[in-house]
Amino acid sequence: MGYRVAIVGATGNVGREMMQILAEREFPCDEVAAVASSRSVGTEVEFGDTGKMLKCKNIEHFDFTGWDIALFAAGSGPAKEYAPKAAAAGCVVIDNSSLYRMEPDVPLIVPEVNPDAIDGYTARNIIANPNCSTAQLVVALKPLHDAATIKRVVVSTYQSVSGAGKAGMDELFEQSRAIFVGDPVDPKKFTKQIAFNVIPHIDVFLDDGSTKEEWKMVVETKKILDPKVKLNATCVRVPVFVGHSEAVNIEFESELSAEAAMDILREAPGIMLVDKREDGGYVTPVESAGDGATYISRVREDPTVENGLTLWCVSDNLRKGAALNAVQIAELLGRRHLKKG
Ligand code: 11C
Repeated sequence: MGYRVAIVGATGNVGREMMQILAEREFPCDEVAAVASSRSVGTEVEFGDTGKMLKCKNIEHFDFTGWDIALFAAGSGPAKEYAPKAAAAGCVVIDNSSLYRMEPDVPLIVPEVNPDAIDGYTARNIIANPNCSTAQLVVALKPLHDAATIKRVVVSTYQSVSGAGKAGMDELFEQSRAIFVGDPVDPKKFTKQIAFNVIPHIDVFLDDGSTKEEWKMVVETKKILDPKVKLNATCVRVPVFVGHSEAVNIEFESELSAEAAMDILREAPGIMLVDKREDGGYVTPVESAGDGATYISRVREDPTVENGLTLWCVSDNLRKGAALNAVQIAELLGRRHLKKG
């Protein structure tokens, strides 16, 4: 006996990836519903590569009663309107939007980092999935924090356009084509030209000059990993379709050599260490796309501070950064709380 699982936002980048991953990981589903806005009603989406086509149902009329788990990938608006309704109907919501992440009675979970926090889900029947740039970062930081206690992190991100949805991917494609054929470039989704360029701006600006994407990395890392960790982020959009990269500088309480850090990372859950210290002996976002691992490369000591390390971290933002992490939360929920069979 398996679960009845609804995917809300089934036609989007993350919703499609959720169905792919549920099928790939053979998540025990008795029934899967593809749910979307009224615009997408009747649109068919494939459940993984199984050939099984699901017709999208209208979120406005969907009754969550009797459904065990709803994976929401529809943004904050639908999460605000429909997640509480699903939760009240007894369906556990795993929401990928930023709406509930910082609510104290909503667990924000990365299963490799803070699995025990999931026990608090009963307060609201809602579990939050972190921002993509946070998820891969905390997977990388956790084993190092356990070994030498992190004091401060300075991270610069190189975030792919798929983080901005299909419209972001289309804009990179269209602008690249326009530049090749000599057509004018017309930014719509991004504030400036993204093709052959980088943009130091993701999400809205805050009063202190940082952006909300940078703020999310700070507060989500504290909630998931440790409130004592100080973090400074600069988030940058780059012309890459899938895969976020991060250059991470870490200061520890106690000494941790690069060699010892690599030994720890080699054994850590969710991490693939690829660090050959030679041409091409590191991972780039293109190589991470379609995969679930958080790749770590370029681990080295930072001699400018006491107990400092610098590393490079890459992961598929649609997978570990969103859909895979959500499915891993569903698996954890199943193991600990919603036991079947
Ligand atoms: C981006 N990280 O790359 C964002 C996308 O809070 O879930 C995900 C935003 C979020 O644009």
